[in-house]
Amino acid sequence: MFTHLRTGLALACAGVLVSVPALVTTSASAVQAEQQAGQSLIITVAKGSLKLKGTSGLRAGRVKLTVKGQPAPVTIMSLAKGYTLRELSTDYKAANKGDMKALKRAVANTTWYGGLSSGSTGTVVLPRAGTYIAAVMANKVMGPTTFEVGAVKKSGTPSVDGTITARKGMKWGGADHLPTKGTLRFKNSDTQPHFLSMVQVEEGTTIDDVMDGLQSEEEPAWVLSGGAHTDVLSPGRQMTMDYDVPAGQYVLLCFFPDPKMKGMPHSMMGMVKMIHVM
Ligand SMILES: [Cu+2]
Repeated sequence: MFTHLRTGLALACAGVLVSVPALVTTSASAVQAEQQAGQSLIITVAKGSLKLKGTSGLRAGRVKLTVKGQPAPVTIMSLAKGYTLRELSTDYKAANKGDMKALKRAVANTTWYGGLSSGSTGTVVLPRAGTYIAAVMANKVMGPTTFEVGAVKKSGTPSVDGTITARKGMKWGGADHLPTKGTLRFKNSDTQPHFLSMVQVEEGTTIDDVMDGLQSEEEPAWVLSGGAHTDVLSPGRQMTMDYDVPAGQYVLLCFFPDPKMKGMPHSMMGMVKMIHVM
């Protein structure tokens, strides 16, 4: 997993997310209850395409998101006026090959509202009426699907079991402890896009171990199988993710590339924090 991340300059750690088993299980009744409570968007990942359910009559505001189907991370985004999906695809491809100008352009013209991997549920907030895009950001922009939402529909804030914040200056803040199962709020209070990758590590693993591991070609022995992963959030955005993971120690990581550092992933620049799940 770490090897993947190190070598790929992908905007999101798509390759990694694909290999992460779906750990989140939500009971059918819980899904039903939440769907009755608010707006719901269900995205099914198929080969090379996404199927969206719930877009008809969808309005801005908080939307319950369910991602199903083939393993992949689905992101929800919008593009600046005058910047097309075609331009994003071209820039994204170039960025993956190390073109930092293209990366800068893509970042400057895209707003990310978060997203989830297949098998997960949560909520995203679409701030205003307009056009949004669901896509899988892998080695290229895959299955991009455009949808429209109407004027904001007021909705309550979901109750959460903990909050993790990307703080100013590429630092993790928020909860040091989380329950093994619940709803997590992920907030980006920084000036750069971030995603949250919570990876289980052996008890006692240090930040130094992680920093060494990020530099290494091999997968460190202290990486365990538990984990939960959001997609990218632009500055000032927030989302929630339902999760269910084994108790233990976890490292918080973000591999979004920094164009000012030749695409170096944020965690290699020190955006690393240990928390405990119990
Ligand atoms: Cu980041």
